[in-house]
Amino acid sequence: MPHIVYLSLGSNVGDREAQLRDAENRLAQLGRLIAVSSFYETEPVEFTRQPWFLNCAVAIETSSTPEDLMASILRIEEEMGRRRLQNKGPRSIDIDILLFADAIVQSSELTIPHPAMHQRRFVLEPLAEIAPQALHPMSKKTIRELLDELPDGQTVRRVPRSSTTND
Ligand code: PH2
Ligand code: MG
Ligand code: MG
Repeated sequence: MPHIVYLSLGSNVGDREAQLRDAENRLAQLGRLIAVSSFYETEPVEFTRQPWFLNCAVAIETSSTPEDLMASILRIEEEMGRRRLQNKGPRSIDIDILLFADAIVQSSELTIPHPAMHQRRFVLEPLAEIAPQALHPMSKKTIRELLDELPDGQTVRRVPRSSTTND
């Protein structure tokens, strides 16, 4: 049975837009790409002494389990040359699972929903563009509600996608 999965993509090293598009194309091989948000130019949060990010949100429909999807995502990050030098630091590509249908997963390897998603404007703003009514399975709030509850701060600017195709 296929599930709808929402992902957050981010890049702040190298050609950020090219890397987000590359990641989207690779994710499309794992299932069916249902939706992509605009790109968002976002102020770094948590570890703030690093370049601004380009972030977006993606929806795919997949028959994978959460664990298999996570393994595929780690492989994509590796194939795209990601180097894990510093926790929350600069990266060519970061792909995070936000929501996996209405699943709640808590293991040493994987936490779904993403534990920080409700605090991050760089996640909620793009996600609200493609799935404002999606429900967070723990708080039972919609993405729109979570976004509306966020305090000010964390600058996020929408960058419309150019009309060039995604390949
Ligand atoms: N990712 C982080 C830490 N901080 N800030 C922004 N704006 N965008 C990110 O993708 C991001 C971040 C850890 O994954
Ligand atoms: Mg992340
Ligand atoms: Mg990650």
